Amino acid sequence: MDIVLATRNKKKVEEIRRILEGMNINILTMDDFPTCPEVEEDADTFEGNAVKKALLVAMCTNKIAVADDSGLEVYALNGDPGVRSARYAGEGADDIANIRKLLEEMKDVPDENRGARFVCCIAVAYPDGRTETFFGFAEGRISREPKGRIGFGYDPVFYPVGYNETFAEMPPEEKDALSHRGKAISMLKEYIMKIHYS
Ligand code: ITT
Repeated sequence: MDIVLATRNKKKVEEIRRILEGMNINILTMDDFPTCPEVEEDADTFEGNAVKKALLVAMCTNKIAVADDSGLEVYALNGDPGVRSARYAGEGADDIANIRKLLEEMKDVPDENRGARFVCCIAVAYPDGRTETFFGFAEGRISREPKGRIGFGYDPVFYPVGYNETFAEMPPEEKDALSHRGKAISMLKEYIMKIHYS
């Protein structure tokens, strides 16, 4: 079966491909559909944005589409950057600028209050308009300075619970086993096996 990944984030594509490896799925990306329009992510929930992205791409390609809307929720910042994680330091901001802003906002937050979680909502959409969603979470804490160079986004400042290495210091497969995306995609895998291969 064909599935289109409804994301323009190459690092997400890399992770999702790795986690889905071994399944009998032909993975297509937005590079295969250059005329599909970009989606404005204006919903105020991860689910709202994920469903919107998946539906638009399913309609535009006439194929099953899978979207990922994800982000970092910091408890001391009342859940920020949340759905705005990709553009926390402004529209078009890069990972370095977003991390710099986060560490600046948290400079007076003591170690015991630096808890945070990554959230991932995966939405599947069919060309007829049906949708399904799956959530994954990863609990952890925010470091005082970036550590490691693997991964993307806020990985260099996120210590998953029970680890003294950030996501950006771990081998990719270790991150996948602990991560919000790893958990949500595992649920997607089970769903695909049940609905499409049984
Ligand atoms: P698409 O909408 O095209 O999928 P995007 O990067 O704009 O790409 P989101 O709106 O879902 O995607 O924003 C997700 C942001 O949350 C991402 O850019 C990172 O800053 C952060 N993020 C999500 N998952 C992450 C992870 O596994 N590690 C580090 N940061 C992550």
